[in-house]
Amino acid sequence: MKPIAIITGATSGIGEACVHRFIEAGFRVIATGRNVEKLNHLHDRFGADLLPLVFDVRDREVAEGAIASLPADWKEIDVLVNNAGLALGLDPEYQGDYTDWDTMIDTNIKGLLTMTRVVVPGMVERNRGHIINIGSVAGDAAYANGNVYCATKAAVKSITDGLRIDVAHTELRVTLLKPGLVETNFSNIRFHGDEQRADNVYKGITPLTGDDIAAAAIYAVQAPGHVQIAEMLILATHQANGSTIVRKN
Ligand code: NDP
Ligand code: 8X3
Repeated sequence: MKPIAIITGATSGIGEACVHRFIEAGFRVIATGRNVEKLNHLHDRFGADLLPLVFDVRDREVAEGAIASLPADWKEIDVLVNNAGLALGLDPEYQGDYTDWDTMIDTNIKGLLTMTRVVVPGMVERNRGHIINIGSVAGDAAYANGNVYCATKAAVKSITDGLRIDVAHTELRVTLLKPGLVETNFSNIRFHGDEQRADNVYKGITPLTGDDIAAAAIYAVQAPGHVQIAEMLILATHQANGSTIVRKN
């Protein structure tokens, strides 16, 4: 039987790239997200290797119900990719938007925790599993106007480190991937659909792609069982950290 990966935020960017890479690597994938049309499209593409599961990671009850109601042959999840997340706004902290803050905290921190809480107990029981959390270079140090988004990713780092400690007595492995600039829908969402502003983020630099991050996830998963890739910081070549990016005209 093929191993099973569950990927949150599978409808775009890094999550969608992970769907492709994991299926290519011989996994069956539970693709979760809110965009039904996109999930159906992935199902058409991958057939029996993909199970679409529609829910918002912020809705704890629905998330719990969705995992509890998985068909018997999809229950034994081997890999959890906690990817669903977003940035909203790029403003000074003293001018930030309360709703944007709540959405980032509810998705990036609480949603990731919910998925961990519902999926990891089965892994511990089976003494088998791998959790890959998508953090960010933004979690290493705050950058100008990044405030709350950076804080959510710093929290993901702490939460990931904590989980690694709490499962250290098991065969489970826990990996934090910290990407830098990845060209996805991320900046369109951050700037509330302002495409010009979003495009500027990637101007003058060759950014990473979702597939670059998916490849890193596969590397961690395919490492021998005694090897735990604890953390990877993955940057574009002309990016040195969250705030140092050398752009060419
Ligand atoms: P995208 O916007 O392309 O993808 C984000 C995915 O998360 C979408 O599938 C989106 O679904 C999903 N999502 C957002 N909110 C929810 C929710 N409440 N419930 C379920 N799904 C949700 O961006 P990326 O692929 O770039 O982002 C993926 C992760 O990577 C995020 O955690 C982000 O913080 C992180 N990251 C991104 C970087 C970048 O430069 N792009 C760099 C470092 C980290 P929907 O379409 O329904 O909104
Ligand atoms: C996404 C990367 O630098 O835009 O986490 O915050 S950055």
